[in-house]
Amino acid sequence: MTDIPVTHPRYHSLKLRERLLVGLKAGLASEAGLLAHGRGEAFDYLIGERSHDFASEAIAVASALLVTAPRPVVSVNGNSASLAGAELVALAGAFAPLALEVNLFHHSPERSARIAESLRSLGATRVVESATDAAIALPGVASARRNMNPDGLADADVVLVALEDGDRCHALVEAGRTVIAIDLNPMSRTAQTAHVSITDELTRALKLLTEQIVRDRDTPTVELAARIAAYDNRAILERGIRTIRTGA
Ligand code: PTJ
Repeated sequence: MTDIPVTHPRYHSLKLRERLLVGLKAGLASEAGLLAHGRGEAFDYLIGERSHDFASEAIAVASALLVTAPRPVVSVNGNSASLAGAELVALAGAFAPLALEVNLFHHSPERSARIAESLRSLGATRVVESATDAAIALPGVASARRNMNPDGLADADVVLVALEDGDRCHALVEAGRTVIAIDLNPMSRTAQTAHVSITDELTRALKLLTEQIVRDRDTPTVELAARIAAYDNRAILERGIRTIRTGA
């Protein structure tokens, strides 16, 4: 591993690259995941590599949706497991009903099992894999991402997806799920299709979301419902796009 000085101006960004490379070597991330990460880095650079209020407002609504959902599921791919394994496990630990489901585009049974094992080794207790013999297919998705575990995504009401292209997000919405997306590109199909789009870097967003969930566990349900009802995802996306275009 490269010794990155903490004083380097882009320390956090370089550390994330390192995490992804470690994940690739450990067989968690796919090679294509490196390209997906580069795209994310470019958008993060454009928003100043920091969390904005358009992200924290979306996170507040995401939290309200997750803590009021009977069956919330976080979908985990190779990039998210590599970049944010500990953050995902902390999120799941903050709210007991939250399950983690390994769902891969470049699917292999071995990689899926390795990701599930890595999440468990970090302390996750509710981990399932999409591609089991009993998997249920999500209509409208041709790739391996169509697989849903009967006890996870197939039964979920609120789903958090991160770092993926938009076909599955659209299909999940069509199938009646409420979808929260974490995606640095507010113009991506995923961000444009989700009910709540968090335009922020994954590890920063998960940390803020976990803190918000801890606060919201004790927030009255009527207050959470009012927060959800007042939310306008189009306006949030527009603010993210404007920030990228104007460099504000
Ligand atoms: O592990 P697998 O097989 O499921 O592989 C999944 C990948 C990541 C390869 C696949 O989903 C993919 O190719 O994704 P895309 O289509 O490149 O989309 C990734 C999206 O996530 C882009 O809009 C990026 O801007 C965004 N993104 C990348 N890194 C981050 C990010 N968003 C938030 N935080 C990041 N760290």
